[in-house]
Amino acid sequence: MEHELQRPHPSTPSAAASMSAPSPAADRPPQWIRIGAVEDPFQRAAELQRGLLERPAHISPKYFYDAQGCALYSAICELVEYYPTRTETAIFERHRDAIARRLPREVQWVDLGCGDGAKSWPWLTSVQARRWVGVDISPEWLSISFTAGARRFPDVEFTGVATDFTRPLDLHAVLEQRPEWPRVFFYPGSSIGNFTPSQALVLLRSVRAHLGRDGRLLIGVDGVKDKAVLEAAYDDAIGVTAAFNRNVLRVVNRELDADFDPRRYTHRACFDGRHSRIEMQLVAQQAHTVHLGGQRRHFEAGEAIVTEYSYKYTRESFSALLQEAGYSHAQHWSDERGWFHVFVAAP
Ligand code: AVJ
Repeated sequence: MEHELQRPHPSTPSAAASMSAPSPAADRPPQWIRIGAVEDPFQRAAELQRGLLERPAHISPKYFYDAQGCALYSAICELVEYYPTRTETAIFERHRDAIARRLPREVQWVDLGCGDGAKSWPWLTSVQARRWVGVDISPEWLSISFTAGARRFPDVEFTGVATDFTRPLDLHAVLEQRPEWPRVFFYPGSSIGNFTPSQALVLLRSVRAHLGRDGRLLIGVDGVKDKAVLEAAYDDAIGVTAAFNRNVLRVVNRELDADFDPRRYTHRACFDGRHSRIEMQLVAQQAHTVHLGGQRRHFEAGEAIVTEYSYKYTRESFSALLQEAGYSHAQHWSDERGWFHVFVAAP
């Protein structure tokens, strides 16, 4: 089930190729496709309602990223306390050539959760990418990254796939349009940390199933470290992360026709060493009742809504997860403090 989203490129007005009609390898028009339903608004509302009626109440972190949430997340990445983004960037910049030597050439570069795409661009040159496949839940982000990338790399074929990869990942049909180009899956930013280890295992296995023999996974994973450093990264002094967290209630109000008052909730971020995860919550300051679609939900004073887990791994614990997911070997890079881990894993 694919739908054309928009015509991508001014120079190729007829290039809106679909999965069922791959264009010949000789001309490589950018294409713009979408597989699966991005997400049915009714399904999203039902999922939100279900989670909020449970005890404890929870909201999936994928709901953070409306336009306001994306802007706040960009601001988080600039915070002094939020080290992951700049630490990963420093590892990439310092070790780019060594990392690239572990990757195939003339690849299809699959950017999972591409956002604005900026993290991919230097790699496209390093691996002489022939094709960029951006995967994101947000068609808005896809459109931004697609346009920026296609302008910058006129010889690379650009493909956008809007899909929710918290569901089973199936990019086989897209990638098999170009059977001659090996695949590199790029999953930076420690986004894998939003999954529980068993969910992460499912995703890692499904990526592996796309790699063939020569494909590789390039992934960034946040490390276990001092609790105070971790908690400051998720509870910054000027309250950007608190605003990011509270904003999800406005998303819920909009999508579920609910009436949360974000001012009644405080932001909390604690590191749970037993599970090796940051747990983000919104804590009700007073008892009150909220309307959620057709339902009502009472919240006690002090009751928490869980909005995000961010799992932290050691080099060893993530290597073990890769192994369990069936990867035969992996190279590893880190920063001087060992705060962030980058792996290239082979199937
Ligand atoms: C986008 C999942 C990598 O877990 O660090 C940042 C999201 N949440 N501050 C993370 C986030 C609060 C972020 N990831």
